[in-house]
Parts: sequence; structure tokens; C-alpha cells
Amino acid sequence: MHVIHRPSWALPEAAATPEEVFYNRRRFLKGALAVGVSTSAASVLGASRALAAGDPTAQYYPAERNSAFTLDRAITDEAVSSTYNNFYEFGSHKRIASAAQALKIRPWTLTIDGMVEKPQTLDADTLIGKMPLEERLYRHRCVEAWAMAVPWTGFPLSELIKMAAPLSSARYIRFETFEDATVASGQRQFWYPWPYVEGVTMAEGMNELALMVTGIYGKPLPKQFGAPIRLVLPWKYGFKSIKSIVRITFTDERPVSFWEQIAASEYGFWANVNPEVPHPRWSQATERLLGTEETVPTQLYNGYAEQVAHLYSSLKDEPLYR
Ligand SMILES: Nc1nc2c(c(=O)[nH]1)N[C@H]1C(S)=C(S)[C@@H](COP(=O)(O)O)O[C@H]1N2
Ligand SMILES: [Mo]
Repeated sequence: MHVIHRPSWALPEAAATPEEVFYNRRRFLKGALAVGVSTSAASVLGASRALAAGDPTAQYYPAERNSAFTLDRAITDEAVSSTYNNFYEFGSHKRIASAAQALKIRPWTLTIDGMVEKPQTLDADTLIGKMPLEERLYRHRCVEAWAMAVPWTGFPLSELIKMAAPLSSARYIRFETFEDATVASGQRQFWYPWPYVEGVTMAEGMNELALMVTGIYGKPLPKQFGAPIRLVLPWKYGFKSIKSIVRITFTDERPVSFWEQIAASEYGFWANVNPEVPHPRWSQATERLLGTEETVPTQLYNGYAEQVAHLYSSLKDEPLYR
């Protein structure tokens, strides 16, 4: 097989060019608007548009794309990715988008607690307004061997960590999803260990790739993608990228995730993508690109080895790839 030594994320991304042009054009139009009318009139316009949509964060989109993150494949069609989602709170199948609209995302509070100097409870809209939003093109690889590539908008998890000021005793970050069986019918399936929980080490959380996501396709995050705020860890299997977060806890105990509680031998804590380590019930060598007929080889750390492999060099005895 032909081996490309440059990491694939650094390859020029011909396939995404039409999207790039589209976003740049929208930014240009926004700029033109600001020049054409006075600043205050422009901000009033922006505010009223956001108000019309009932979303005070709408004014922040589209955010500037960070060109450091490129792809080796086309961006997945929004119509495909927004109707094929894993979000077990709304059902154990992929067609949960309409059921997820029942989720009430405003007001939404996010609690930061545990081993931190600054425990706090934040309003999600306020947090989003404070953070440096940017757009990044990331691959996403589900453990079920389907994959997509999307433009997420968000801010580095490291910014939130700095804001929380963790104590030196904190070793892990535990994330928890909302729990409300009156809107999320999946949570009436009592055999699942609700709420959905995930976790990372402090070093993983500080890695530049770890992104707190608030938007996608240049817009605020639709509910089925995990509004109003979720985590995205592109080098790990998708189940680590927990949606609709309400609590972030700094701890010295390794969190036991939702899927680890269900089947620890199949879904572990680390869950780094590796084509050579099969899932106990299927191969991870290739992946199916959503919205296409294509199957492509899976890449070590989902193509992000250059940024994350060093995190694991002293952990060789751990089951890093499931
Ligand atoms: N709270 C919560 N987060 C979740 C899930 C879930 O069921 N509940 N599914 C995970 C899985 S398995 C995947 S592949 C991704 C899917 O994200 P997407 O629907 O935005 O593609 O979300 C992850 N985050
Ligand atoms: Mo997944």
C-alpha cells in the first residue's frame, strides 16, 4: 500500500473548496453590511435577526475558520449528517432528529465543579458569548465504522479548563449529559445507566484538538447534534464526544463512561481510533463515508497521530484502542 508520511489532516483539501468559498462569501457579505451602515445599526440588525430566531448566539456565526484544520475528504452533506445521529437519549437508532427537537436548550446551565479553584454555574449563552469561537473541519469516526467530516464551531476545551483553574490534584475531567425522561424518551429505557457520562485525562483535555462545540455548518448547533454545547474529540471513537453537557467535574478518579458501564470489554476509557485493533464483533480497518458509496481505510488516531500520539507514549500497557 502507498504510505503518505505527511499527516492527512495537513493535505490540501480540494474537496472542501466550495464550502470555503461559501463561508468566505458570507463573511464578505457581513463585512459589507457593517461598512454600509453604521456600527450600531449593524449590531441592531444582527441582534434583531438573532432575536427573530430566538437565539441570542446566532450573531456569532459563521465564525472564522481556523485554516490549520483541513481534511482529506469532502464535507458530509448537512442533510445527511443532521438526519443520521447517535443520541440514545432520544432513541437507540439513527433517526432521532425530530424527537430531539423536544429538548429545551434555553435557559441551559453548565456546572463546573470538583477539584477546581473556581467552581461555577454558567448560563450557556453567556459562556458562548465569552469564548473565542472558531470553525474547524474535523473527521468524525464512530465505533460502528461509519464516518463523516464536518465544519464544527466551538472553542478549545483548554479555555474552559483555564477558566475553572483546576487544582494540581485533578487528574481527569468528567462530563455529564442532561437527564430528563419527560423530553428524552430514551431515558425511560431504565436498563441504560443514565445520565450519559464521558471522561478524559487532563492532558487529553488540554490537547489543542479537544473542542467544546456550539455550532456546525456555520450555524448554532441543531439539537440532534447535542445542543447547546458538546465535546468533540476527533482522534477517538465518536461515543467519547458527549452531547448536551450540563456538568463538568474535575476529579482524581477515572470516570466510568456510559458505554463502559454497559460493555467495558467493547467500549473502554481510551477509545482511540486504530484500524489494526478490531472491535470484538467487527473490523475497524475501514470506514463508510456517510452520504456516499465510499469505504476508505481507517487511520491511526483517525489521522490525528501527529497531535496526540505523544499523549500515550508512556501508557503502552493500557488498552488504548477500544
Ligand atoms: N449524550 C450523548 N452523547 C453522545 C451520544 C449519545 O447517545 N448521547 N452518542 C455518541 C456517539 S456513539 C456518536 S458517534 C456521536 C454522534 O454525533 P453526531 O450525531 O453529531 O454525529 O455522539 C456521541 N455523543
Ligand atoms: Mo458512535
